[in-house]
Amino acid sequence: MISSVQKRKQFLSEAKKVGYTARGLGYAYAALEPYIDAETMRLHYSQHYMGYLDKLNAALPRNLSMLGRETVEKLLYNFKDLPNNISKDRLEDIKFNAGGVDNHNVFWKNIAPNGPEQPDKQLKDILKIFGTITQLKASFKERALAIKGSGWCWLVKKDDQLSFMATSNQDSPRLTGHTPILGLDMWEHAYYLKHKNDKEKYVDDFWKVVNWNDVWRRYLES
Ligand code: MN3
Repeated sequence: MISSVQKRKQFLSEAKKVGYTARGLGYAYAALEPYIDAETMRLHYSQHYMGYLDKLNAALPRNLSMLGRETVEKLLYNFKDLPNNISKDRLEDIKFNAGGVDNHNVFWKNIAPNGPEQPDKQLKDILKIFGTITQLKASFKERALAIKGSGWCWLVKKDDQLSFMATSNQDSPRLTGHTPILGLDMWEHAYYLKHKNDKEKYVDDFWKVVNWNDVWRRYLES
């Protein structure tokens, strides 16, 4: 039997020339308690996220040039530039797993322990297009709860315009040129252990751990 650690090592050595590496959470699995529980974070990061990363690296053709794809963000923005000799199935694998990696990269940083409870004044002023912060949260929740099956709810930016967006499965907003500013994972694996079928409570708890500093940084950098 080959252990998952060995398997991972094998993947990583095979992916030496082409491939992406994991980004850290930056906080402990238990740091978001009681809103997001440690066991969910542990499974979500070490199994689901690492799984997307391993599968992404495995799906990349060995001879793929990394030029223009140095980061998973760039790979997604430039997705249509992938060589046209890659099979449709493999392209689907790359798209799904690259989205899986990048969506979580955003999510891990969008939430944090001890983040500011409210956006600071500058960001608050910008977000006024959605009404008050309470109204923004309500609209975001409505959008998130309307997702059928697995997907993500987003606040995105494109051409200097902010909007809400929902994507299915692991589709990344970057595929359509949108930059994710704030994202919420609406896959069952993100909440089911703790919140069971109470998605509404999960969304409410998400707002308790949103890191507005990261939202602001992504807004400025996009
Ligand atoms: Mn997830």
